[in-house]
Amino acid sequence: MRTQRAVRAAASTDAVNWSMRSCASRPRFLCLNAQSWGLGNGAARSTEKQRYFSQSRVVRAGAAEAVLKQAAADPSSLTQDKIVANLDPLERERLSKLRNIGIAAHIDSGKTTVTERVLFYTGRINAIHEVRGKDAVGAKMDSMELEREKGITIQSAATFCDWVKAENGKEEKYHINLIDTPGHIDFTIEVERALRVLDGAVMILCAVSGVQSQTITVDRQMKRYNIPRLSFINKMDRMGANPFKAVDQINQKLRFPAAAIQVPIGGEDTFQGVVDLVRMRAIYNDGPKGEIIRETDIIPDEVKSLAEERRAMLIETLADVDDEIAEIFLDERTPTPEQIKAAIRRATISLKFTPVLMGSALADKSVQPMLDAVCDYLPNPSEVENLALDQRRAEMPVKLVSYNSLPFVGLAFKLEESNYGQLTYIRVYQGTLKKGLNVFNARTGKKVKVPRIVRMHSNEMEDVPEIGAGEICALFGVDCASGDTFTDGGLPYSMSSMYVPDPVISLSIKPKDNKDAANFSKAMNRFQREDPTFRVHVDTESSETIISGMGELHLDIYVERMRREYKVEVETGQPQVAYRETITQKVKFDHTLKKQTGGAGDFARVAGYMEPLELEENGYAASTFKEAVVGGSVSDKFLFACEKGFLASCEKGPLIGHPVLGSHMVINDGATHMTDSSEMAFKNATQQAFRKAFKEAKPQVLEPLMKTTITAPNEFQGNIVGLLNKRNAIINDTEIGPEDFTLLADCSLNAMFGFSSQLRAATQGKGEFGMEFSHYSPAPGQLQYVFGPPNVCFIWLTLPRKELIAKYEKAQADRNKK
Ligand SMILES: Nc1nc2c(ncn2[C@@H]2O[C@H](COP(=O)(O)OP(=O)(O)OP(=O)(O)O)[C@@H](O)[C@H]2O)c(=O)[nH]1
Ligand SMILES: [Mg+2]
Repeated sequence: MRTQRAVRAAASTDAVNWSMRSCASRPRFLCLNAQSWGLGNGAARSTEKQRYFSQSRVVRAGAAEAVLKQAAADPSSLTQDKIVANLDPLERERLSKLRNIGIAAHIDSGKTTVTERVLFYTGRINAIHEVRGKDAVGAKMDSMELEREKGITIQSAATFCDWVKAENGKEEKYHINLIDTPGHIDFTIEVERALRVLDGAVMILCAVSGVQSQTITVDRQMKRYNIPRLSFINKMDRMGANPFKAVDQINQKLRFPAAAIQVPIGGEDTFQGVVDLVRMRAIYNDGPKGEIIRETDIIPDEVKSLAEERRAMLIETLADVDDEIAEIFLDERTPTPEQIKAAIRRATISLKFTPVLMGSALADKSVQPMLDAVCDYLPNPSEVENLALDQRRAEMPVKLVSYNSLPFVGLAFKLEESNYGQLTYIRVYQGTLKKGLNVFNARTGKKVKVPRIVRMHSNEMEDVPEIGAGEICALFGVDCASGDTFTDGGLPYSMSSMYVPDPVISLSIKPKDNKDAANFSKAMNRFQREDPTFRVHVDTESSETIISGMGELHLDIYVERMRREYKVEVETGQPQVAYRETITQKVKFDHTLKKQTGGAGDFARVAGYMEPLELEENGYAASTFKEAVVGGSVSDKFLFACEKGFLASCEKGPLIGHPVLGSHMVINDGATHMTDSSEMAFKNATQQAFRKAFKEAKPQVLEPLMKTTITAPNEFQGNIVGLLNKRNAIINDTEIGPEDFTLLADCSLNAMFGFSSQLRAATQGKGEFGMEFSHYSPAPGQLQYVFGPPNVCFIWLTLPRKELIAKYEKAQADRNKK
């Protein structure tokens, strides 16, 4: 479609000003693009349909197959360079112009606003609408009604666009698949799964606040998936904007070598544009929406020395991370712009460096140079190492090779229910995915035919017949779970899935009206399938449906979606913290289960000890079981039953019925009866021994501690510190900016319920806060009943029972009465 539109527009085109560049949506320039992309392979003439795959047919099968063999047999010796070298020239051309990128950052840093500009400048949308803009339309990527109302992104949204990059009078078209992710920590799974499948990212920072605590989270996620990144300092128009503070913070707080590759011309409300330090050219945005880029060699006098100084710093930083620049630097020579550019690209892709750009999306300034940088410095799919596990060879890692001609391997990274059935987002790592192809789900072994392939543009879609290696698309009619690997059945590969954090908060929920039960369970099923951090279970004792998630907002959103999308009004209980239980000292046990009730009896004896596990770097580890019985007094079959009993006990701890962490049980002795012993008897005996030993081992209730960040105007600092003190929070750091201050604290999740409304009241609605799970820590004394050593037990028993345990015991007693 787009190419045709371009060709039609050609007839009315007149002269082209080479010094100016405008967005691809403007027909005048599209005409130029269509005629002179000069890819040298006829790609400019190809139809949309052809673009997806026709180039991939070219044979070179022998070389490709040899690479595939090496990828399986000896992946470490197969370099990305070799993969690229053996690419079919047409495929190499296609891949070199393809970028899969994510936009990830702190909440409200402007990700969706930047993405809106990207879509406009690339011609995907015809008008810019702001997040919570006055026209009440809302940004394209925030398509959900709730997102538009609240002005935050809840679900990541995928889109694609073509960016025409002009350099030295030559234009080249790049195809960019882009995912805009949410910043709120409650929706962090959206960031995880986007980063799992993308090749590069743009990390956005606020020019005023710089690196915020959540930037650190996003940084960790990018490091987890080895994602090369650009940094874009947005909001350069805001009062107090200081991009170089943010650059220093990336270096120091994120410990990631970074240097500005631009400096601002003007700042705050006089921000006009940037100087590109690589080419030493000033770049301005003209036109009502900044769609025309004006570049000149004339650098304003007032920024000349800053530009020189920052260019020197860029070269120095590159010299630290790149050998070629290091050599030039040591010889006291000055690298050429081409050498600098190549070094930035090498260092960025090898995760040693992040180039820092700056601009203001809201003021329509300097977004296009960021797109140029995406093309220049972020890797194309063939340059990124992707591994799969070979199921037939004990999960040996194998390399995936982004050739269209090889057997298909793809990963389903996100599911969405739509009016047409399940929509499955897939990243194709190897081979070609075609409509009508039979694909195999590596987890279930099921074969399914692909009925429909689409490319997503936020909530709209475009049908395509096939998708080549390195691309992202969505499928209809393929039933699977998030994280499943698909192959064409020829390769026994599966890919590791993404990191899914555990929920920290839960609440009971039921429909107000019983007639809504069917819709209620439909909604629950859907939400659970779409979001691995949203869990639903029925409490066996209370028969209540319990939903668990990453925070209050996360659960609120689902309750609200249930009301809007499924017309189900629900009643919810008080939010409950996901507590854990543990022990703090070693105890021995020797327990015999003996029952004689006529007929065959029950007999099992288990002996050993329980002890606390050492704290790991991330806090309490999962509980473990070990059998160390010598002399065969208990058979393997029964010991297996003991382990089952232990695991069941750990699911519901004796103190308050929450899972048990950090406890190790060893069974080293026992006894069996000829006729009365059974697996069930050993399982029960272990559970009884566990309960007894657990209570003697000074158990503790653990509660989630949350890393909390609060930002508000400076005048409210006193109020907020007061609020936090009341909650026994530990304040770790305070940063005071020109207008706002940011406070970092560790708070117990339990103490933070209802905090948002109090913060609003204390700051006239101007304060914001975010929380992220940090680790488990012993709950404060008033919440838990600490079991004392046996000799002081009577004192403890006379004390009032502590809140949590008393509540749990009362609920148990009430239930038993019924
Ligand atoms: N002054 C100024 N404000 C901006 C700029 N870019 C975005 N904003 C504003 O910042 C707010 C948040 O913008 P969004 O684009 O929704 O931010 P986001 O990062 O997508 O937010 P989440 O997806 O909820 O994490 C909006 O009110 C924007 O208008 C900018 O360059 N300058
Ligand atoms: Mg957003």
